[in-house]
Amino acid sequence: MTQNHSNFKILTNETAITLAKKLGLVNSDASLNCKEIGDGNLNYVFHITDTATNKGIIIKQAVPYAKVLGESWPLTLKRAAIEANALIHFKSYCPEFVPQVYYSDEQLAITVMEDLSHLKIVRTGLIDGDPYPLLSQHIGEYVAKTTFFTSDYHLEPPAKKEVARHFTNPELCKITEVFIFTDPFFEELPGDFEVELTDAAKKIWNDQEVILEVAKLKQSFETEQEALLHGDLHTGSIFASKTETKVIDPEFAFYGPVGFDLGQYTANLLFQAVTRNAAGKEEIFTYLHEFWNAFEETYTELWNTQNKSPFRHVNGYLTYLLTKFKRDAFGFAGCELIRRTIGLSHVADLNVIEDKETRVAAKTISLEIGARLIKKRDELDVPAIIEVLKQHTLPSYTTL
Ligand code: SR1
Ligand code: MG
Repeated sequence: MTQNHSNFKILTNETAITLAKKLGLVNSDASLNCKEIGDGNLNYVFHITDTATNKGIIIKQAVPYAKVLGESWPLTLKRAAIEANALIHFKSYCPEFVPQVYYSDEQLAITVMEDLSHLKIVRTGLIDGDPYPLLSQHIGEYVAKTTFFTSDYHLEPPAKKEVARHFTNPELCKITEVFIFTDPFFEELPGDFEVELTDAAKKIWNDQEVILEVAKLKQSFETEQEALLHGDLHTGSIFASKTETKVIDPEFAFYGPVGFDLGQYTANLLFQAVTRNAAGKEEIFTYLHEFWNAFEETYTELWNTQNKSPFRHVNGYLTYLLTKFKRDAFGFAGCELIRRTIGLSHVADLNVIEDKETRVAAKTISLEIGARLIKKRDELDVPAIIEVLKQHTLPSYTTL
């Protein structure tokens, strides 16, 4: 898709402050501080604070290429508008878990939003061993509400298709299709891994059952329009504290299979389970149970109270759906485990392990569990996955 970027200009700390003043979002007489804090792969993030009150705002700006891949991978600026619209949609369904958008500008590709700097990115918090007693309950509710309220069970099908039209997101979906569902599964395609992982990677590439099942999962990602998804719901897309949870960064939002969001969150908890000692693992197992219970309970309640489908009372229909979501989720989680290990976009959970032998062991376990999730997704449930995790312990390392 070609886009006219003639009005686009990358912000600087100074122009970000000027914009915040112009929008009346900060006191124009205040002494303001601005810092670019974006550590993500795709955007710049300016944090503006009033030095007297410490109150702040965030200005996020997309650039016309993937920051992490350089200018050689051009990327639509439209993703900023998709992100702002997705935040507004999701906030209307679960206000407590989504930041407030104050302003957005499609031409400048900016979204101005609530400052969440009193919270910590969950991936970092989990690596640091911070406890999150409510996180999984919150994320389970968040996924249930956002996926139920944007589905055909709540929206009239023509209305749903109209919403889906606004969230057609081919370029960001392509990143997922290439990075998660294609490159990691073929030896000749781009990858990134320690040479010591070569044998484990070859095992994936030569496993025709894995490759066939990934083809099916990719097809599901590309063709099933079940609900409006976040599209990138890993632990780096969540800010939280012990009591508060906010889901950020839905620039990958699109209409897709519900299991994709469920699977991303599940997989990113599993990275923690792989690296932790027995007690630390138990904490993650609790988060897994809490997440799936919260999702199923909330979805069931919405089904029983808010469902507009004439089929809502048909015996077995809800069970059929919940089983499908879970099966899909485990398969997608398997793909995420593999791509973060031998694909181009790694996770700190594994990469912070300094000792190479231990790091390679953790990545080998991630690959094995990923392959098992993909192949056995029909038979697995959360307790069975936990059993597999318990059988795979690292010899000498623990983050906790
Ligand atoms: C080029 S972007 C690489 C990854 O970062 C994002 O957060 C998505 O997970 C994407 O796959
Ligand atoms: Mg992101």
